[in-house]
Amino acid sequence: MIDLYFWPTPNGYKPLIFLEETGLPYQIKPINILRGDQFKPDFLAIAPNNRIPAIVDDAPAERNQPFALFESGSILIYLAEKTGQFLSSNLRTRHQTIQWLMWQMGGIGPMMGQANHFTRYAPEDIPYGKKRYVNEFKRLLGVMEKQLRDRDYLTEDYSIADMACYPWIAFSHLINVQLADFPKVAKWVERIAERPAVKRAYQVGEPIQGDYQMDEEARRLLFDIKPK
Ligand SMILES: N[C@@H](CCC(=O)N[C@@H](CS)C(=O)NCC(=O)O)C(=O)O
Repeated sequence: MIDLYFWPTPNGYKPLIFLEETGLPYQIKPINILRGDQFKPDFLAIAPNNRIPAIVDDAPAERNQPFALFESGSILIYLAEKTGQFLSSNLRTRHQTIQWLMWQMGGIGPMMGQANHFTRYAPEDIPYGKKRYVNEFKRLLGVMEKQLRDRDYLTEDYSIADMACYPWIAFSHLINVQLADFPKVAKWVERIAERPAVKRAYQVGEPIQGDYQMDEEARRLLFDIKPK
């Protein structure tokens, strides 16, 4: 059984999509990042970076001790290796997949995350910040558009790289980026959105947020952190 420490955010959906795709038994442990669960000692023992997602695998392949991991990219690689799915065993394809996964982790995620922050949450309007991150996100979409010119997925087949990118790119409209300008990417979003496992992941994930919103308490917890 995999315990998935989750909140319905783009990074949270990456492993949830994987778990739904493979049917690996899992249970969700909600970590309400809008109310500070990410700072509680029990969670920090698993995820010292105080961010979701994290997992604990109580039946790892080697040793009997439960195995904990944080960082969505490493979780996806681990689960792919555990199940032998969505990460090719062919050396080239495998590393091309990891390459695009790293591209998501170092590019799409942080850039769209900051674009989101400056467009939707920053307490003051900072046009330079908005422009900088939205433009960088668009540049990355342009790179993806070229990669998809002669293929349906980022690498040979649907993989953990696509699962990592989808929960971010599918919500580009939230930062006023129109995928109509990137037709291959738009088709890729449609293709993945149609997958039954992806639909199930959002059906499972969305209700977990309940009535919690990005209110004043959440903003203080998430954006007003004083480095220790
Ligand atoms: N690089 C990390 C980023 C994780 C991350 O930023 N998670 C956000 C939600 S999408 C979070 O937990 N935020 C809580 C906080 O900022 O305190 C990963 O990919 O797992």
